[in-house]
This record gives sequence, C-alpha cells and structure tokens, in this order.
Amino acid sequence: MYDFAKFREAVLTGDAAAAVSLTRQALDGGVEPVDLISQGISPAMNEVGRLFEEGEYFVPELLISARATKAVFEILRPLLAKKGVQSAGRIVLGTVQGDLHDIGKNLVAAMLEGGGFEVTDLGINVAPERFIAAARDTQAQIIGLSALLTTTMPAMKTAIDAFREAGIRGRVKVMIGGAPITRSYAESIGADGYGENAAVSVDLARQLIGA
Ligand code: B12
Repeated sequence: MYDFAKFREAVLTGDAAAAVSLTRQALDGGVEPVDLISQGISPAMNEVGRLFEEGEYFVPELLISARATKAVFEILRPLLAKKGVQSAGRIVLGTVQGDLHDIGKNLVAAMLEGGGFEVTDLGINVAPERFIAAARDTQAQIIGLSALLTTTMPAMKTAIDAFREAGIRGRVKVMIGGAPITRSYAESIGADGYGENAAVSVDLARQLIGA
C-alpha cells in the first residue's frame, strides 16, 4: 500500500521538486494516476484551502501549492489521456463568468480524463456564449460549471438560461460544483447534477449520460 502522506505533504508545502519525484516513484511502484489525484492532490488542496481560511496560509503559499499541483499534472495528464482509449463521453468544462478560481475545476477535469471522458476545458471566467460554442463544436453531452464565489453562483443560472435560449439545453446535461454549491441550489437553478468533489464527478457524469 503506497503511503500518500509524504506526497500530500509535498503538495501542501508547495515543494514542486519533491512532489514530482514522489509522483514518479509512485507511478514506478504501480500507483494509478487517478489515485494520486483522489488520495493525494485533492485532500492536500482541500487542506490548503482550510489553512488559508484559518489565516495560516496566505496567497503566496496558495500559489506555490497550486504550482506544485500543476507540475504533477504535467506528468499525469498524458497517462490519464492514454487510459481513455474508448471515449466515455464528451464534456465541456469551465469556471463561470466573473470567477477566476480553477484549482478545483482542474482536479475535476483530470479525474474525468482519468475516467475516459474527452474534456474540453475552457478555463476561467467563461461567458455563456463560449460554453455554447464549445458544446456545439465538440458535440458535448455534458457541460460542467464551476463557481467558488457566492457572487458568481448566479452566473451558473445565467449560463443555464442561455443554454436554453440557444436551443442546446435539450441535448446537453449540466453538472455543477464548487465550494459554495449545494444540491438544493443545483436543483433550484435547473441543473441536472451536483458534484461535491472531483472523485464523485466521474460517476456523476456517467449517470447523466446513462453510461
Ligand atoms: C485558492 C483560492 C483563491 C486563489 C485562486 C487561485 C486559482 N488558480 O484557483 C486566488 C488567490 C486567485 C483567489 C482569489 C479570490 N478569492 Co479565493 N479562495 C481560494 C481558496 C483558499 C481555495 C479554493 C480552492 O482551490 N480549494 C481547493 C479545491 C480543491 O476545492 P474546490 O475549489 O472547492 O473544488 C472541489 C469541489 O468544490 C468540486 N468542484 C469544483 N468545481 C466543480 C465543478 C464541477 C462540474 C463539479 C462536478 C465539481 C466541482 O470538486 C473540486 C475538487 O474536489 C478558497 C477558500 C476555500 N477553502 O475554498 C478562497 C475563496 C473561494 N476565495 C474567496 C474570495 C473572496 C476571493 C477574492 C474575491 C478575494 C479578493 N478579495 O480579491 C478573489 C476573487 C477572484 C475572482 N474573481 O475569482 C472566498 C469566497 C467567499 C464567498 N462567500 O464567495 C473564499 C471562500 C475564501 C474566504 N473564506 O473568504 N482565491
């Protein structure tokens, strides 16, 4: 059984070199890339968020942890992509307009890729029209929306309303997530699904397209 504690510590302290070398060791030892995300990066970044909220971490610490995560993803991404030989489905993902948080959304993207989905990640501050254009271009079955601010939660409803007006709502499912989001909020704005964390997002996406 691989000890994820050391790896989490490297992410938590933003030690990118250690995180990268522990990633290589884990992969050499047969650890699955998705397990490094769900048992390593995800809990470590949740802890970073908690430390920030408690005033123990400040923006520089946040950003160096995020940088360590990014370095690990550069190793994991091609491996995750290789696993999805037969596509499980197509998803367009992005952080809604006005919101610049992407750490959680990137974890969701990585887990979905690990689950065999083709993910088109539109990044942060994504306007509804960009989601619509990408969903049309890629023939996506799902659009995933992320929001981390209470002030940008309404942008999720705006996006869903825009999907309806553009005539694509009938053929795309919408799943949403982010720290302030709840299941009841998702229901109240007419989303099809709510994912509490990156680990559950794969099962959620499968359920939504009936896979
Ligand atoms: C990191 C961070 C930042 C970084 C972002 C860097 C980046 N590249 O993302 C920086 C420093 C830039 C930042 C800026 C700001 N931030 Co900020 N930030 C955070 C912090 C500390 C952590 C967020 C995070 O990455 N968490 C870790 C990840 C792994 O968790 P997550 O995002 O929740 O994602 C998981 C789930 O929610 C879910 N999920 C997420 N998206 C999706 C999508 C789908 C489809 C699904 C299924 C699931 C899913 O899966 C993820 C993985 O498990 C939070 C506090 C916190 N603890 O949440 C504040 C926080 C979100 N920020 C906050 C604020 C106020 C701001 C600023 C307004 C600060 C300012 N005054 O300038 C700006 C806003 C900028 C903007 N317009 O967006 C507040 C929001 C308060 C509120 N009620 O709205 C928080 C809660 C801090 C606080 N307590 O005050 N922030």
